Amino acid sequence: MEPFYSVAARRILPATLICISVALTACNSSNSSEPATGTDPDPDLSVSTPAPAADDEPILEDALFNTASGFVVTREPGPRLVVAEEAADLTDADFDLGLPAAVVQVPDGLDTSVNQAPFFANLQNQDVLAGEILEIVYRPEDPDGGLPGMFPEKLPQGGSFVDNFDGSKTFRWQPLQADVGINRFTVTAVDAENGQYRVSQPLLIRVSLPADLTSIPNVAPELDTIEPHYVRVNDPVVIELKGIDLNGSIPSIEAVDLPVGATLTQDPRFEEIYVLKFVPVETGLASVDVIVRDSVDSSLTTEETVSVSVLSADDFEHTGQPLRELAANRNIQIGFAALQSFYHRPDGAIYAHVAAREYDIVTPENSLKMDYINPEPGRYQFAATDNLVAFARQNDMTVHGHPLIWYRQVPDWVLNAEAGSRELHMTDFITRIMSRYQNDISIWDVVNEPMDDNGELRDSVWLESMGESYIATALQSARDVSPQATLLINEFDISMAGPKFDGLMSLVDRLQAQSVPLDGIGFQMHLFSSYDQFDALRQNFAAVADKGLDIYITELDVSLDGDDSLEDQASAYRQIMEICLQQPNCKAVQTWGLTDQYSFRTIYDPLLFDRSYQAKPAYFAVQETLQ
Ligand code: 9MR
Repeated sequence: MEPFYSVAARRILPATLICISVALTACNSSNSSEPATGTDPDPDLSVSTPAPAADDEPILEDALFNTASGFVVTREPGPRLVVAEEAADLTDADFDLGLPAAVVQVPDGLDTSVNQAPFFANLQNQDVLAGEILEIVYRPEDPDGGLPGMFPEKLPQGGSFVDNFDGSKTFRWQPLQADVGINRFTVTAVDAENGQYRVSQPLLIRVSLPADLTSIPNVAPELDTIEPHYVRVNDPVVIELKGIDLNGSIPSIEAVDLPVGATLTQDPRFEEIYVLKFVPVETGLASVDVIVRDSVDSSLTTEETVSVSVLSADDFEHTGQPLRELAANRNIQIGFAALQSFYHRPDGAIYAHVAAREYDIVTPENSLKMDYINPEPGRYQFAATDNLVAFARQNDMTVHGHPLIWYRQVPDWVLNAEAGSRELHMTDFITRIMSRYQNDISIWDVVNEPMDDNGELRDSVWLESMGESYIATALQSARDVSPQATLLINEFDISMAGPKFDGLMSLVDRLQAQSVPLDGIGFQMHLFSSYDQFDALRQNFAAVADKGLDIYITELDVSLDGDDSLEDQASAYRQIMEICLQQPNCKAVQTWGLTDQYSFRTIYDPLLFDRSYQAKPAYFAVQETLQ
């Protein structure tokens, strides 16, 4: 769980704040005007922004909040910043435009002049006060006759969609304080004849506060969903419990009966988060009952049981030698991308154990991204990366930095800066981040994903402001900071033949012709188990090696495709490992994640360990190839 909520910044006022606050009267879903003390609302972006300073330095985190052992965990010194993506994207102007257009999905081969799409007549955007009950009857019609079906895309919390058994259904919802703002609700009508012929009709619901706030009913708070987790007996477990109150206040959480030695502590930075820490001493289901209590009416409560599955230590071990020992004999490194703040997850201890046993190189999956680490001018969040570096040092792992310059995850302040100042912000960023981790991070994805599918350079704020020269400038700045670091361009969809790989090779030629420092190419390799371009991969590796560059497989994962089996997945991993081992310039293989429990493609189970940290056939395939 990565909680976010609005706070006043220390030095600079964020451009957009999302309000999920008790004081809803002073705070709606658009921008907040809440003043922040000691901030500069209008920083001058034509000059360098402030470099990291003492007040950016992380502070020690109390052990009650994490599972780490043997490495130091720090946390940010100040309040957490709002992430731009959370900003509400719908405004009154959108609402006033009327009902949004429906989206029609026409299956291949369907003749729309013969079969016309179903539709909803008489729908309009709705204005409602918090506490009022909204009812909307949905009755899809089909111009060709017949009775269309329908289903809602996602019901808001507390909403229902009930069949009236006359071809219509009623959406019923009582929005509360937390819903204030403009909400989108979508219902899809399904053609009576062809189930794939569908029309999705959004509708906007503007929820406002009534003059009399006491007219809004107070509802019982709830506990945010906790996913199932597997842990190891005698390991510390931490579970972040988050209370949710649709009335917009922050509930408190208490334990009914804490096990011996267990603690339940409110997080000092996030009022709505309570951290339960305990050590299960036997296998089976370990459970703790908790009460979530309303902060306005203390008699309003919800009781919940929080559980984890506890396995024995042996259950997490497997046959054969760990991958890092085998890889060292073959002169390559083997690693993974680390889930941000894994030591705050229930299974953080077994996560750390498996990672340290198997891998000798690690990439932070998200904590170095520019909008996270430098979300505002002069403001930096280092704790997550510092903690990973400490973990890596404890376990003798190389840290692979990712990414310095990317077209995504660029903070709003850079997007909004004049084009002419972006080079300055780019080089400032590279210099500051690489300098901080000079002794800790030795490999860098300096430029991430610069190519478009067609082989041209991808459009980005960087390309827009500097043209192609941004790539050379970024690489040269990186080299200026660190003469020894390995500098990479990291790219996806280059493990097959085609214009994208060719375009990348032409870029490399141009860079090399200008003597721009570049040590290697990162092949991301987010694949599906149907992947079969092994010859092309071998050739692409050879082409990169011919240019004197190293090859790093940086983000490997193999998603299960259709009916493919775990053996099919293993076969893809095996062949890729073999190709790397046959190519002397292939220096490392890293999977994009450790366990299927935490993967950006978790629904496709793409990694070497399953959700309970059991080695999968793909793991044994990698082990065998390394032997
Ligand atoms: O796995 C990452 C996911 O958690 C993030 O939400 C996402 C956006 O920052 O980035 C994912 O990682 C990407 C990586 O940084 C670059 N190559 C593609 C990866 C998967 O999208």
